[in-house]
Amino acid sequence: MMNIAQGGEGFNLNDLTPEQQKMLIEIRRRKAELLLEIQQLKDELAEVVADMENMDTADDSKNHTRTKQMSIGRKKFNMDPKKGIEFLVEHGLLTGTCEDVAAFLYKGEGLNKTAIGDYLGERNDFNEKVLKAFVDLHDFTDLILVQALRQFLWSFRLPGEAQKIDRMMECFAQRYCQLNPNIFTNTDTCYVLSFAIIMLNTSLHNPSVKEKPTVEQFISMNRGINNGGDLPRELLVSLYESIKTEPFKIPEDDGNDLMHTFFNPDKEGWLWKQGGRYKSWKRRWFILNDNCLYYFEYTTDKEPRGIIPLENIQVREATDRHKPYCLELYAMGTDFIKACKTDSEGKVVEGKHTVYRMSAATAEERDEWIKCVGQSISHNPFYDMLAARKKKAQKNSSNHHHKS
Ligand code: 4IP
Repeated sequence: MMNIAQGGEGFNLNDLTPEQQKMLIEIRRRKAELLLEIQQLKDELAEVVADMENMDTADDSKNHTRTKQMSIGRKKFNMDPKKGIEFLVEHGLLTGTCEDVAAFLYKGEGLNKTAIGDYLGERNDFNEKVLKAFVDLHDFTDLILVQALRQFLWSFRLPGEAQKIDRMMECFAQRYCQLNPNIFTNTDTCYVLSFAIIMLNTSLHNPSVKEKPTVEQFISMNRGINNGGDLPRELLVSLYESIKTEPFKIPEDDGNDLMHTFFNPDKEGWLWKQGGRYKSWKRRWFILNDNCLYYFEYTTDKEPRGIIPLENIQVREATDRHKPYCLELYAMGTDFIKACKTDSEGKVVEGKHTVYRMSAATAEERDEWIKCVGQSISHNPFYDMLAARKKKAQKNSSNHHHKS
């Protein structure tokens, strides 16, 4: 059940018929959507206004000093958030309380969302209070989690650092659960589900992800995260449908954002591969997928000739007398790289490679492979944190109420 008694409009929602309550919640959700759209338009407009301000430097009339200083403050903020806030406080344009700063960031006029995210992510008492106040300015009452996330993730840009993302999403989950107390048994559930949604968004809308999860897969991915129990099916279906019909709008995609954080690039293409014991070169079709490298004789083959798990594997550029643009997979501390392959008689055997040397058609392709393999094996600390949360959310603990 949604929390409808928390409307705060000065009438008792329980007086309404269930039908009317449902309708009211629908209207509120629609309102939240429209408000978000308006905010997005406002942000676009603010950019144009900022550009225009930059152009009319000739206008020096005194009436404009405040506006001018405000605009200088914003520019400073965008370059160095801390200095920008200091400037605005010094010039009496901001009181400097955490609430005031939070409101300034929330309004966000002319502010760069990356700068806002950086400021909110700073680890110190004051900034953490600002973050809390900032999150408290969001109203998520009666919104489904996707809508709340859309609003939240539009108001600033999540920084790339795992610790910072963790702190911000924790605040978000607490606020959401505070305003909607009857949906999740604890904030960890809300937190874990929020990331499941963000990842779903990536898988459904990133064209490089070929296998699109179905609603059933999404549901089974989220088994047991509600204190050991499952979340209501209708809830998960509605979240899935919302993401499917409308992807997240994320401010200023600079190619290094949250969506990319959760996206291990897959890659496929032809490479020449050198043999293990016999150093003959074979042209093979390679597929990088899910931290594993597969190679095939033909692109249409159903079974790979070889499989190389990328755990504990490193990748580097290499030079070879016979082939150009080489790269090499090597293992740390072991003689052979763990791998399996089909031998000439069709038997599956262990690989015999101390290194896998491959040759690409161009330098760019070599670099691209090195990059993708590298990203696929690089350890993303966020996964550990998420896994820890998930464990907590799945645990049937006696203390099942969210803090706040
Ligand atoms: C083979 O050479 C091929 O290069 C194999 O590659 C390779 O196996 C063998 O390595 C190598 O001896 P010949 O065909 O000249 O005999 P592929 O299986 O792709 O055909 P890998 O392990 O690279 O797949 P060794 O280590 O089995 O000798």
